[in-house]
This record gives sequence, structure tokens and C-alpha cells, in this order.
Amino acid sequence: MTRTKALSSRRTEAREYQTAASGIFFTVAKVLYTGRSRFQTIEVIRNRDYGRVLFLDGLVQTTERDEFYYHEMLVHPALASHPKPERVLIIGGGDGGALREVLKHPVKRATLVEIDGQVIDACRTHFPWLRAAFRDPRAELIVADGSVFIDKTPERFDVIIVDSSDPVGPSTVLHQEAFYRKLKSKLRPGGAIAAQAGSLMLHQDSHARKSLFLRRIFRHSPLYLGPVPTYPVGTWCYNFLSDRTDPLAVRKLRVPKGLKYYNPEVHRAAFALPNFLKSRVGPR
Ligand code: AG3
Repeated sequence: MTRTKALSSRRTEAREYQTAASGIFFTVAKVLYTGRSRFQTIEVIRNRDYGRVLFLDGLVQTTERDEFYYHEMLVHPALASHPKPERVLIIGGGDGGALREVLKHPVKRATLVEIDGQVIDACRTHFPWLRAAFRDPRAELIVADGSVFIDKTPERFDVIIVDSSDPVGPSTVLHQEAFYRKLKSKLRPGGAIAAQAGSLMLHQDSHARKSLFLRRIFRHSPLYLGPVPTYPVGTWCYNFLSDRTDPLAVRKLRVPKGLKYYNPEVHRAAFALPNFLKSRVGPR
């Protein structure tokens, strides 16, 4: 891609994210929490259809009713593809949903690094699943900037999950090439990364930009899809990144019991992309 094209695609990507021109509405049965941290505004409300809903800077992050779609699809494709995931790192994910899913695997330790302690506190109070995940003795919680943590940690991980918010505000660095290069250096041999990547339809410039650099860093970097009813357009994208593992060539997926959405058929189907996206991100 030429420099001008790259710049213009960064500009349209910023527009994709910064000026939401559509959305889903929630009536508020009750306001449960409103706060302003150093990083963002935090709101938790109750809605009749979706139960508790968490917003950061006005964007839906998770709802009680549909969080399982997102958290299962963010976590299980990478964890189930790994032969022995012992050490897992989660960047972001202060609500604890990704942590809860990781702990369904026989991991030795799961470390969650969230930048905003106030998000954790609000979710601990209003989203009961966080409490359960953090009671698990294998869980370790660190309040820190994920990209700074990655610079400093001497540890290596079998799987890294990036449960970021959109590339505006505190999460911007978590969507950049330099960050993924550093993440790769913190993987154990055979490791894999899964990262939330944005809306299927609204964030196509972002998918195009990231797939260009991700394919330079990782041997396998497919996007995969899953529904999330309360996220923009209802279908969400995730990056699967690994030098060793092609997620479609794994002979035995290690799937925990009792999941609501993910299974081996869903795993295979999730990597099938529509033509309009394939043409933006190139061949697998
Ligand atoms: N992570 C945020 C996904 C992005 C939501 N974006 C949006 N609604 N525009 C979710 C945190 C849940 N653990």
C-alpha cells in the first residue's frame, strides 16, 4: 500500500470509530452506577431485555444477557486449539467475562491486566460473574496499562487474549503493530493470541489496516466472526494469531463442557468470511 493510501485508510478508520452515526437503544429501567475514572466514563444500567449493561464512554461493552457470545468466541477458539494452555494473559477485560471463560480450561494461572481499576470495582459490584472468576485461586489481577505491562513482564504465555475496547481512548495502542510485535515476543513456543477486532460491517478499514501488519508478524492470522446482538451490526470480528497453529487444522479441539455458544462446528464455521470482507483482508 502506498503511504498516501495508508494515511487515508487511517483517517477513514478513525471516522469509522469516532463518529457513530447509528446504534442500538436501551431503555433504562434503573441506573445502577455512573462514574468518571482517569480514563473514561463508566455506566451500568438495567434494561428489561438485556439485564445489566456496562457502557464505557457511552459504548456498550457487555450485557448480562448476551455477554456469553462475545466472551466464548473471544476465548475458546484460541484456548481450545492449544494442546496445553497453562499460562494465560488477558489484556483488558475488567468485567471478568473473558477470565471466567479462560478458567473453564485446565490452566495453571490466568493473569488479567486491566488499565482501569474503577471498571473492575463497578463490575465486581454489579456483575456477579466477576466475583466468581476472581475467587478462583488460579486468577491473578493486575491494574496496569497492558502495553506497559507487556514491555516489562519477564513472563511468557501460552495464550494471550486481548479484550480491548475500541481504538479510541485508552485502548488505541492495543490496536497497533508495535503492540502485536511485543505480544508475540511474550508467547511461549506454540502460543496463540486472540483479539477482539471490531464490527464486521462498520470497521472494515480497521480490518484491512490490521490484517496488513498482522500477516507480516504471524504465520497464521485469520479473522473469525461471531454474533454479538448488542454490538454494532450484531456480528463481531476477532483475530486469531499464531506462528504454530492454524485454527482450521487442529485435530482435537479441547472444548470445556457446559458452554452456551461455542462448539467444534461453530469453531470451523467462524473462520468462513463473507466476500466483501475477504476482498478487504486478502486470502487467509
Ligand atoms: N470489549 C469491547 C468490545 C468492543 C465494543 N465496542 C462497541 N460496542 N463499539 C468488551 C469488554 C467485554 N469484556
